Amino acid sequence: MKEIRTLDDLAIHGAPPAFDQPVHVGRPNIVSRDAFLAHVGKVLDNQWLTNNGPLVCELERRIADHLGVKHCVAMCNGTIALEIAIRALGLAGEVIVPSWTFVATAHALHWQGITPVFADIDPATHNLDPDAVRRMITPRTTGIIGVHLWGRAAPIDELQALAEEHGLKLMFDAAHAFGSSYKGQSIGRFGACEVFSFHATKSFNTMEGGAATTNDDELADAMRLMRNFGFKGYDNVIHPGTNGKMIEVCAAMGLANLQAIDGIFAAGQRNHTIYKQELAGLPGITLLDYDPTDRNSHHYVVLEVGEDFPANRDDIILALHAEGILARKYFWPGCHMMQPYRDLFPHAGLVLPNTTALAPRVVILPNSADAAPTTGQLLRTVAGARKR
Ligand code: T4K
Repeated sequence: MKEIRTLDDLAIHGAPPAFDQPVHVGRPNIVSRDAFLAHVGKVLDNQWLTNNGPLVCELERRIADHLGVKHCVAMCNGTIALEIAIRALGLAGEVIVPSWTFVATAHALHWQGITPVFADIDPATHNLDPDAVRRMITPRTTGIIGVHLWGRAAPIDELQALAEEHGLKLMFDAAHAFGSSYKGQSIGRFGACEVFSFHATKSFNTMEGGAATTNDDELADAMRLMRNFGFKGYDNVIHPGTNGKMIEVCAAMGLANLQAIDGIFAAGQRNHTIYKQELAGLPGITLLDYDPTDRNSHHYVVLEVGEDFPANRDDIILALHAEGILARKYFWPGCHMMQPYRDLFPHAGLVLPNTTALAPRVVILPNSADAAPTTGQLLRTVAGARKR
């Protein structure tokens, strides 16, 4: 492994990179090739490739059991699952969301003619600040979508109380939070429903995929109808719908990965600890910590670059990329600065001071033990050299 001790050792200054092959942020977990291929064999034997097949049904049952929730409705991806959940819940008018999230949270509303209203976050957790949400409620508001960003639970109790006080629907974008918990209970059971992404880049992946989970029988029925064009049995369409179905090969990946889920989370937790050790004591560098009293999906390694650090976030990312560490700027610059929201709400930033301050400071690092020592050495070298 390359050692970085002086600025001359940096690839950005012409030295050989630490990694010949890029180390990615979202490298998929593919835990058992044999288990996956065995499940795929069943798919071929069954001659049943999609449309609520046996593997999808089994995956739904297993996920519901794993999370302790009544219904799991598997879908083709997290974005469609969000859209279907939003429609099944009857959200309309304005819905309050964070700007500090992946743009799919906002797009799922806008795509359906609903206005996403961006509320600010708590800079300590990166999650919605309930007071900021309260300030954004208007007579047109019908709901709140909390996001469990980086797998850390949103302030669920406070958002629930606010929703009840104002007669609003509450659901969660739990795309990052499969395996996380809130006050000891698995994410997946809160609000009217919660929506997971099982995209290739998530801790638990089905290649592409997602699911909405709920304890509400009627809501689950509506979502099941909506994901299959509104069909109830042959020739009988009783609901408007779309095509949100998960295919059997994706469920095969899910079943294989679910068997090994504890190992996936343990590896993520281990990597986080290694980063913590490697980055300890660096001035202006903060590794976002997780609530130690709850479980976290441990997928994202989130670093904040403060003003005390002698290089800015973008320079750090350039130096890491030169080493082959493909760190990302998720979710810079915030949804409110992305189109169409930037044009629709040109002054949204005025009520988002924490989001605006945080967005240029965040680096997402690969969840990989290999990348941690190089990242630590690089930052230490930059900090030391600039100090002299
Ligand atoms: N809500 C939230 C809060 C979300 O974060 C997301 C998705 C959603 C909703 C919507 O869920 P989905 O509809 O996606 O199920 C990626 C993912 O595509 C997206 O799922 C994820 N969030 C978002 C945070 O990240 P990109 O545009 O950054 O992906 P991309 O292609 O740059 O890949 C990320 C890294 O992973 C790259 O460095 C390469 C690596 N990679 C990627 C794939 C697909 C691999 O090594 N192998 C692979 O197969 O959005």
